[in-house]
Amino acid sequence: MAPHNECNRAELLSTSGDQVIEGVARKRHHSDIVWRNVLIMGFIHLSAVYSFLFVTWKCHWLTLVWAVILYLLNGLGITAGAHRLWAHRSYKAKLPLRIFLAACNCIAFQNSIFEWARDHRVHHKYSETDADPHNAKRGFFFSHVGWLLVRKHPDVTNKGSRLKMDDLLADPVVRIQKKYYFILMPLMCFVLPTIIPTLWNESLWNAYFVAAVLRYCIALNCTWMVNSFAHFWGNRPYDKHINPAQNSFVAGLSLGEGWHNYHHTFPNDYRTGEFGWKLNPTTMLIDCMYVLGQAYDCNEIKHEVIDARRRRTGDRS
Ligand code: ST9
Ligand code: ZN
Ligand code: ZN
Repeated sequence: MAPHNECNRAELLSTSGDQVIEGVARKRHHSDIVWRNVLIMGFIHLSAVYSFLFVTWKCHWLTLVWAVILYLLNGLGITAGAHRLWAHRSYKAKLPLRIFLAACNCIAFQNSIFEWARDHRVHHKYSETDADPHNAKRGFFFSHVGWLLVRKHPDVTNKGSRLKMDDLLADPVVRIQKKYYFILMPLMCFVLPTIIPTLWNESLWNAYFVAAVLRYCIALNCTWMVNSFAHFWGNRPYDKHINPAQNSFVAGLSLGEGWHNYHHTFPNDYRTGEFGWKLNPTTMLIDCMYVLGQAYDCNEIKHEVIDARRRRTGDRS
């Protein structure tokens, strides 16, 4: 993977004064580390290591079960909610399901649905260019977490502001979640996960470290792996010309989002993969919601279309 060296290129190619200034501005931009985020992410990760080593083995078994349930809800708020429903509009959902997914999305604390979906739409449209928020061409670390520790490349905001986002703002659930995010998110991600285990006489300390911090940290890393691992490693049976790859390890951890070569080739397919329920509990949930009448208009790419594409641009794996 070629290292990102946009700033040097900008300086070398500069012929006018404006371009020189732009080149210098870019250089300054790229060293613009947001130390607050470095400290917060460092603290979360160190706390997670402490939780894993010193708290998980002594907490109540129900607290561990609670943490797993929260992991699933946290994950579905991203996969079935922010990703497949709101960012891609790959299926439609009735109000009760949208409210449920927005609440789960608060448990995930990965920015509001609106912000998440906007970044994700830019990621697909300008994949692996400077306008991609987690451009994998800038390296594994940048695509995994580094992008959250520095200021965004100007192309991300410039190109992102040209995307149509009115469909999201037309949804009252998205608007309300965005407006009250900094009340709802801490409540759902940290406060309730910590308080509920006191029902089985768990200490607040144990509950906080296991159900809030450790669960949050693992869920973050499993999400980020889609941007890092699944943009670096795996087969490319649908389009060998792009970096996103099929990665079953990531699919297993991310509730079905590791079939990334398929997903970047057919982003509007609600299944984000070709193998049905295999390593894809998100598709399982959407299918169950369909039976209950909560999900509808689920987009599926026809088998013949997938096959033709595989023959035309796949890597034959
Ligand atoms: C997190 C997100 O972790 C993870 C997303 C992962 C995506 C994965 C994709 C794969 C899909 C599958 C999912 C699998 C899930 C598996 C689950 C398993 C459990 N377009 O942001 P600012 C505007 S978050 C247009 O401050 P800076 C913005 O509106 C973790 N405009 O930029 C604002 O305008 P205004 C927790 C945009 O200063 C202005 O630009 N959260 C766009 O460069 C400045 O925005 C954090 O850690 C856009 N795309 O700062 C917070 N973007 O002023 C991290 C922005 O008018 N974020 N704008 O309002 C930050 O602190 C900052 O954003 C920053 C950049 C430091 C990164
Ligand atoms: Zn991707
Ligand atoms: Zn996507």
